[in-house]
Amino acid sequence: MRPLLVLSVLLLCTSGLQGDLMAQEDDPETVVITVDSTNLRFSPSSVSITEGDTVRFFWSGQALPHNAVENNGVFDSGEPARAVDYSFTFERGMNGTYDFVCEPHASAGMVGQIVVEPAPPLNETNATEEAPPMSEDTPAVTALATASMLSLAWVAVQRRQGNG
Ligand SMILES: [Cu+2]
Repeated sequence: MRPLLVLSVLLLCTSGLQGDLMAQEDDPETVVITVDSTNLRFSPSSVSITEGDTVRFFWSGQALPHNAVENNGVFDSGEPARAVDYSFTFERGMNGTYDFVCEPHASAGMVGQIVVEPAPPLNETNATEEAPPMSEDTPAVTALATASMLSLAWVAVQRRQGNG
């Protein structure tokens, strides 16, 4: 029974490692920016996100038509409209500060700012650095699995011999 015990302990360790790896994954998020009840303000008007995240400009049934245009043309929701559903994803390397305006209402103060933080560089590095130990474990698991299979077979043989 010992090989089986060792195998279960090893499997537990392996699943623990997988849990750590999954915890390190950085899930991309979507932040929604809409228009508040004054009809002349973005809500929220300033957001802080991380590279890989998406900003979604979303409103409908507005009294006034709006759009969202980045000052340097990085993103542009198009013509002002009472209903807009426009998403823009800030890819890796796009960290920085992005100011945008609603063109018809910029002078009324309908402006906003998106701060994009760099994605943690450790994520990719860790993933590649921790991947080899996982694959190095695989032969050990296979060997132990084989050993426990053999011991099970041996037990089966012993039982058969006992019956006969
Ligand atoms: Cu507007």
